[in-house]
Parts: sequence; structure tokens; C-alpha cells
Amino acid sequence: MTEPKFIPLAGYRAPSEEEMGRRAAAFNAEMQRRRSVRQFSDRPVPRGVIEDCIRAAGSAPSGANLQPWHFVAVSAPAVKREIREAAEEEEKAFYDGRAPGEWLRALAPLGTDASKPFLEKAPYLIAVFVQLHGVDERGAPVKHYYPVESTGIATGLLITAVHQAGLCCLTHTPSPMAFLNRILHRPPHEKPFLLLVVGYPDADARVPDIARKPLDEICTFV
Ligand code: IYR
Repeated sequence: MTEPKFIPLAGYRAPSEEEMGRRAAAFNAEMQRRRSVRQFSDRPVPRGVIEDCIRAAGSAPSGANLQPWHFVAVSAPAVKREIREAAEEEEKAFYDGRAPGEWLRALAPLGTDASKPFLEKAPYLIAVFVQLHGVDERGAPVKHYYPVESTGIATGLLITAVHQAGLCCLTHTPSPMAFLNRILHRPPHEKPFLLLVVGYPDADARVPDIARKPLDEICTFV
């Protein structure tokens, strides 16, 4: 058994309550400006920005701190094209019959369809993989705890990091996504979690006129 080792909590700074209130309100206002975008510009994004956003995602808490995620940042046009072609094939099957009517009715306000040009046009696609188990130096499986929850948290941080950097993103989940293992050469114990499309919005980008639930619908204080 490894003995735990502790160090002082060095990074924490307590703000005053006034400052805390201002920061919480300002952060909420900033997050309320985030919108999922489906029309992207092809304007390039610096690789260093993507790296820092992924570093921020990797700061997420995870089960037993096993950090059960892997991110593949795709900017190579040929790879983006392959992903688009594979995703559109799945999406066509989805919209042309595989999706139950109830699902299609739920999606109707978003105006989505099987055409995914943004998968080629946006400068970066970040494929998020969840490692259902780890692998030790000898190649033996290592159990992971709450890998899906952990990767969900990391993805939330990634989306937040991308937004606060000043970029837009889209959480895209072509289903099934196994083609991402093949195209991106990831091993079978890594399951595609989602594809985050990242870049600047197109000059004429439009978003659906939909709203967020108010606090009293999403929260109870007791
Ligand atoms: N994967 C399809 C359908 C889709 C599903 C959900 I759940 C969404 O929130 C949005 C779309 C697509 O990307 O079009």
C-alpha cells in the first residue's frame, strides 16, 4: 500500500464576501453568454490555446485521481475530412430512420440535420475519450473508478476553458462513435465520449432561440 503524502494547500486565496459575490455573478454572466455554435469560421486558432484548454480539462477531479481520459486534438485537414465522412454516414442513418420519432421531435427546436460541414471547417476537433480501465507497464488492466463521471467533469471544464478563452464550441455526439478509435488509432479500452468542435463562429452564425431553465427549476435549497 502506498503511504499518503501531504503538502500545504498553497494555491488557495480567500476573497472577501463582496469580492466573492462579484466574482460569482461575473462568472455566471460570462457563462450565460456561451452558446453551442454549428457554423464555424475556418480562421486558425493557436495550438497553445488548445493546449491550455486541455490542461484545464485535465485539472478535473477524478475517481481515485486516475484521470481516466484522453484528448485527441485534430487540426489535420485529411483527418478532419475522414471524421466528417464517417460522422455524416452515421448521422444519415440516424436522421433517416434509426432515431425514434420522439428523439427527432426533441431535436426539432435545434434545427439539426445529417450535414456536418463544421467537422471540416472548424480549425480544431477535440475527440474526448474515456478510459474504461487503465493499462499498467506490463499491459495488464488497471481498474478505473467513475471513469464516465470523471470524463464528464473534465469535458465541462474543457467547454468552460474554450468559452473563456474567447472561442466557441459544439458538443457533438455522432452515434455510434467507434469510428473515432479507428481514425485516431486509440485502443479499445478508450471509448469515444464526445467530439468537441472548437473555433471562431462564422460571421453570420445563428443559434436557436431557446432558453435556460431558471434557478428555481434546477435547484432546491433545504
Ligand atoms: N447526433 C445528431 C443528433 C443530435 C442529438 C442530440 I441528444 C443533440 O443534442 C443534437 C443532435 C447530430 O449531431 O445531429
